[in-house]
Amino acid sequence: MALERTFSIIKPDATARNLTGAVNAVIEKAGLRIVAQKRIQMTRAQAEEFYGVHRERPFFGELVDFMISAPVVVQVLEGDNAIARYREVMGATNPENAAEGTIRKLYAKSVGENSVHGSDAPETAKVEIAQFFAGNEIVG
Ligand code: RTP
Ligand code: MG
Repeated sequence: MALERTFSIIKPDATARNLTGAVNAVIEKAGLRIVAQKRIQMTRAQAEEFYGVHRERPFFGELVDFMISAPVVVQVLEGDNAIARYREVMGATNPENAAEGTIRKLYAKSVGENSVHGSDAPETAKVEIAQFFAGNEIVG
């Protein structure tokens, strides 16, 4: 299997409840390595760019307001099949549908405030990592 990188965000509902370490414990237990990480306050422009694919969706405004409501932790995760693996570890978008032991089952509050983001494909992973990290900030 190829070593792959994915982009992760620990969202405001999780940082606000002091769950950064708890989320990271699940990530590391799953065999993914945190190769870059920083805590930032996203600007509205950054959040709108990041979730630009959802611009026409009814929840877009709410989503952007949520993402800038408190600091987030942005991360690059590395591992075999990291993109699909992290999606598995995160669980379904709606925590009501998330499998036992997943981050969203354990910690998410609702479909909107769902604790984590993970890239959904290699191309989006590349774009999302580049939005938040310079190459020399990622140490594999
Ligand atoms: P993400 O992009 O954050 O990793 O989440 P995802 O792939 O599982 O879900 P996606 O469809 O890409 O939706 C992005 C984020 O928008 C919020 N959302 N709210 N109120 C709603 O019905 C609704 N639907 C989606 C969630 O925060 C979701 O993670
Ligand atoms: Mg998504």
